[in-house]
Amino acid sequence: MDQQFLHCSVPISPAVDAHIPVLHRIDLITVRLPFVKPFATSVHTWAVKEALLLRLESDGVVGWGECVADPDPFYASETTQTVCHIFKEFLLPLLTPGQTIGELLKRWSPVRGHGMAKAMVENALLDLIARQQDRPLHALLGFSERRIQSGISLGIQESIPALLEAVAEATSRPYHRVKLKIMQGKDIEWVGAVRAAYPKLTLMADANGDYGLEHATHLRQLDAFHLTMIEQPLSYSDIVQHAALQRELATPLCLDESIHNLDDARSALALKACGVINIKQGRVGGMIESLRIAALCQQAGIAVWSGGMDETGIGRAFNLQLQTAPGFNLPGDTSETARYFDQDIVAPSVVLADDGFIDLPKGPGIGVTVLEDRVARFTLARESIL
Ligand code: OSB
Ligand code: MG
Repeated sequence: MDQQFLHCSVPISPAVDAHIPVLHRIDLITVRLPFVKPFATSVHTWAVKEALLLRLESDGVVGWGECVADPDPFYASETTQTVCHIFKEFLLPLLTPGQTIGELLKRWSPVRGHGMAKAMVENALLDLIARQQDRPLHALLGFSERRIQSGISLGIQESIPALLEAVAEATSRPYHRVKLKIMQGKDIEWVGAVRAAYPKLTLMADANGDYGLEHATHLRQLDAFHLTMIEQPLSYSDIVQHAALQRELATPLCLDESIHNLDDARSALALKACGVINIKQGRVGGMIESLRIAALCQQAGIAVWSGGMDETGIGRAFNLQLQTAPGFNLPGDTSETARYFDQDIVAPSVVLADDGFIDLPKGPGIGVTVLEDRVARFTLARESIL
């Protein structure tokens, strides 16, 4: 075991010193947006994006947060309902105007887990504060503007020809890398067919935990395809078996579901369980915890990238801002808006430049304008808390 990652300290974002303003309105809004195409993984197929939005208003300035929890517990244990409960009963009562973000996060520490609920609130506060200061969120977090690398995650397809068609469509846009979802029975031959058709494509696979350590020999066949990484091959709650699998494979492993916070990242590094970490700000409890994990990984020489949860334009904008931080050196799952939705709830949409990069939206806060008429059109439920 490599003990140094258990002890090294990580820098903390200057955003923890930002003060929380008086809130004049608080709304929890559930939206449902149809996907252009259903998104299938080894654990579930999602046909629509159902998301919980948090709208905070202070002196006429509005900040937005998007929760990455689904209505179901199939990717993670939190659901939109558990998030509403934890938010109303435990997180909101600990929030006081005048507190700094850092003080709030400390007051929340007795609330164990529930990172998706915490991230939603932290998101909305950071966006609100940055908008009040009329500066972009990345500046509040302490980072300069930079162009962001792009990547696309292709769901499980019906057949190998359908997969090849999906890859052809994806590569008609200048994405920096393509990720294929895999599962038992749709893996070696499927990835092999894509690799044969695209010998030079930057390619990786994501199993969403569909395998066990008994599949090590089977998974080793993926080494032949020179994938940049294999994401979360084993259980969502495992780290140590990934370390054992990593010793059997040449391809770097990447952890997604297993990493909930900085402690998990330390464990993964100390145990050499992976070569890469997928940081989803919504999954690890927010932007600030994401930056701590990125800083730890940078010290360890472990690459990180920003994952996605098929977010609306609000969550996607946070993912873009996050990737201005050092350490995010690999293309993530930030794709063009048009591959998810015909109509999104923000403007501008995410579009790739000719070189595949994404330019940060220019406005204050997360940079995008939330189109409240679109939000209203897609609203399933709205609760005014204040
Ligand atoms: O495992 O990374 C994942 C989407 C929903 C749930 C889990 C995952 C994903 C993706 C898509 O891979 C990422 C995106 O395009 O936002
Ligand atoms: Mg994943």
